[in-house]
Order: sequence, then structure tokens, then C-alpha cells
Amino acid sequence: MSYVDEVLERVVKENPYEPEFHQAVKEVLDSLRPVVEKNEEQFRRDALLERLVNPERQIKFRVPWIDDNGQVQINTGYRVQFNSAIGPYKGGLRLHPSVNLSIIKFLGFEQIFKNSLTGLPIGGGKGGSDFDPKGKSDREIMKFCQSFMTELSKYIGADTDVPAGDIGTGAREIGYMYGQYKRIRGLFEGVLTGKGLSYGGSLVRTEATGYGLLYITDEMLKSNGHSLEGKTVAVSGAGNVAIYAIEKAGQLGAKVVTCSDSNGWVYDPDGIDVAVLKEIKEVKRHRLTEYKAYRPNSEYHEGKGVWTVKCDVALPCATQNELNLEDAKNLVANGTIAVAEGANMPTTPEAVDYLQRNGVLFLPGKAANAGGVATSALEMSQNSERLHWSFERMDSTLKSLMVDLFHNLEAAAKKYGVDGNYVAGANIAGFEKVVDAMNAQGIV
Ligand code: NDP
Ligand code: 2IT
Repeated sequence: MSYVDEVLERVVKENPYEPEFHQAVKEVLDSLRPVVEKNEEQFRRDALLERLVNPERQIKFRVPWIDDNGQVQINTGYRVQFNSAIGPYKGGLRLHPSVNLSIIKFLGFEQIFKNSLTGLPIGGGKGGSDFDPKGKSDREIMKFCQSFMTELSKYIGADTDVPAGDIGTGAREIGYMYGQYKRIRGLFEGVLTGKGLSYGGSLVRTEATGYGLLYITDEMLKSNGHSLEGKTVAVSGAGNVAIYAIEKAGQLGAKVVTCSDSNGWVYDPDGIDVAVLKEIKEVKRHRLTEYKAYRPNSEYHEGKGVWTVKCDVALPCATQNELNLEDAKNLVANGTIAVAEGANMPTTPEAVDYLQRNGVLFLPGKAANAGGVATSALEMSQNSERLHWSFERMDSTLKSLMVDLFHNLEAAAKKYGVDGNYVAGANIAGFEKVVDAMNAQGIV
């Protein structure tokens, strides 16, 4: 049995009931086969892949808080510190009722390679809780965040582990968590990113994931003889990533005709009005059912349906496994030329395979959504030098970083004989730097 297959088998056996984690590991290790085969003897002797798939540390804790009725509520908190070979652990905190160890481990594992691809000195980690922010009052959110940080603060720090936002964690939650960290540790330091601008946050961090997704998608299209100009785009999600993806797509001359939340989806033939979307989602924190009241020409549908709409480019920006084989077949039948993942692992393995076999350009999340964490790393730099960079400087740095990232993974794919396979290219390019650092630092 090959070394990769042996490790895959062990991962499934030793981590039962973690399907998302198995899925993420399998995708990465499968595409690393050409690299592993070249170094099989050394990697096996050093148990390199076993060390890569085993988190350095995983922390699970109780989060008690009191709701507005005086009832004590209990949630579970997680922080998985996966790999610190190239820098302090870095990755978001997800607040969603679906959160469990499998989801945090898949996200943390992906983060190792994503962070490496940015070219910046950040290791991989992820955390979160099964807390559901929906329907909670502002005070309940604050109480949860304070209790969560009371425990988490023991394990993080500006030079050790720097969390940020993810699903359910935005500027409001980061603010409450930062306040509690400062109160407990007495340190005003860059321990979280995605902070507000008045207390150490960076310009462009809010926009970074969505903007970065569009910069790299445009570069991929150009490299293949197309461009975003004049294209019709389908986006799923209506959160931080989706909103700024829609905004930048418009600025680059494309028209986005869909968005969605967990209840339903919107089709706007004239193009999603991003100001309306921000008003509904960022200001009012309401549901997409309201969109039609602002835009009478649009349609609202219950359930799932974004991928049935005819589009040139599809950008899944909601959550894992939201684009399946049937959706991929719809996209191919509708003539879609490119899919780029704004979310983490939104496309199922069968769907990725179908898209690639049918000639659709496919850019995986660890490359396509890396602009968010890259900008977080630049927020860390600004905090360390106690300076603040301009919007223009941040935006142009983000853009050139995404363009370089694309060419690096394109070159890595070519080097290993899988030209045009950007999944393999991203995994290989991300892996090479991490392995080099792990080898240099000995068996730890
Ligand atoms: P938000 O919480 O801001 O928005 C999430 C959006 O996705 C909402 O519209 C939400 O709908 C929808 N959604 C979430 N879970 C589900 C689900 N189970 N089924 C259907 N719809 C769902 O999160 P972000 O925009 O920050 O994150 C979106 C994705 O992007 C995630 O995969 C995240 O890991 C990834 N990502 C985020 C980065 C960032 O900087 N924020 C960076 C890189 C990746 P509803 O409101 O109904 O729940
Ligand atoms: O998935 C991700 O890359 C994020 N949620 C952002 C992490 C970060 O540290 O900015």
C-alpha cells in the first residue's frame, strides 16, 4: 500500500465520526501523491504525513452564559492549533449550531495550506462554538463572547495564536472578544484580527475575502483567455464574503444575479443591488425575504436553487458541501466556464471531479478565499509596528498578493505534470513551504 493510502486509512480509523475532516485530508493527500512519491522513503521514516494530519494541540471547553430570561445556557468551545511550522497559529472562529470537532479540524487543516500560499508567516488553526447567534439579543451575544474568551484567552496571544472571524463571527463579536481578552490579560495587542478601525483594525479586512476572490478569479480567467468583464455571475451566501464578492464583481464589470441565505435565495435579473444587501444584512441583520420589497423586479425562492441559474462564473460563498454533483451538472449544462470557492470546501469531491472533467476552470477555497487571512496577517504587521496603512496600500497589496498566488499554484501544477489542475497546484504549493519548515525544525 502506498504511504498516502496508509495515512488516509489511519486518519479514518483514528478519527471516527469526522467526515468533513476525512474529506479535507483526502483531497489534500490525493493531490500530493506526485510529491510524496518522489520523497516516499524519507517522508515515511520521518512520519511526515502523520505529523501533518495530527493537530499540534486541540482544546475543547465549556462555555456557560446567562440568557436574557436568566436561564443558564451551555455551549462547547473549540480551538484547534494545527500547525505552527511557518508562524503563529492563524484562523477564524466559527459560531454556528453545526460546529463540532470534525468541522473545526477540516477548517484548521485547510488553513495550514491556505496560510502558506499567502506567502506570509502564519501557521494554521481554527476555532469556534456550536453557539447560534441567530435571534440572540446584543447583550446575549456579548455575554457569550465574554465567556468564550474567558477560557480561550489562556491559549492565545499576538505571537502564539491569533483568531479572527468566520461564519457568525463579524466585527461585533470580535469587539466583545477583544474587550474581554484585554480585561483578563491586560494586554492591548494584536491577538485578534478583523478588529474595528478605532482599536487596531485594518482597512480592507472587511472587504478582503470577497475582493481577493474576485481579483484571483479575474486572474485565472485572464490566464485562460477570458475576463470578468461582461460576465454573468452566480453567488451563494449573503454574509461577509458574499457581499464583498458581489461588490467587487460589479466594479470589475460583471453582473451578479443571485445570492442566498440558509432559508432561501434571490434572483435579480438586473444585478444584485449591493447597497440593499448591506442594508438588510449588515445594518438590520434581517433575512433575504426582504430584498424583494426594495427590488420589485427580483424573485425570492425558498430553499436551495442558486446553481440552477444560468451563469458564466459560479462563486459559492456560504458553507461546506453546498455545491454537489447535481449542481455541478446544472452548471456544466448551462455553460459555466469557472467556479471559484469563496467559502471553505463548498464543492463536494464528486462535484469538483465532474467540473474538472468537463473543462470548467476550478479554483479551490484555500487559494480563492486566501485574501481574508492574508489581510489579517497584514493587520498583525500593522499592530506590531503600531501603524495604520491606507486603503489604497492595503487594496493594492491584496490584489498583487492574489495575482502572485494564482501564478504560484499554476506553476506548481505545471511542475508536477498536472497543468491546469488548480486543486493540485494549490495543495502542492502550500505543502512545499510547510514541509521545508517542518524538516528544518526537526521531529517536533
Ligand atoms: P457569514 O456568517 O458572514 O455569512 C455566511 C452566509 O452563508 C450567510 O448568508 C449564511 O446564511 C450562509 N450559511 C451559513 N451556513 C449555512 C448553511 N449551513 N446552509 C446554508 N447557508 C449557510 O460568514 P462568512 O461570509 O464570513 O463565511 C462564509 C464562508 O466563507 C465560510 O465557509 C467561511 O469559512 C469562508 N471564509 C470566510 C472568510 C472571512 O474572512 N470571513 C475568509 C475565508 C473563508 P444564514 O445567515 O441564513 O445562516
Ligand atoms: O477561513 C478563513 O481563512 C477565515 N475565516 C479568515 C481567517 C483569518 O485569520 O483572517
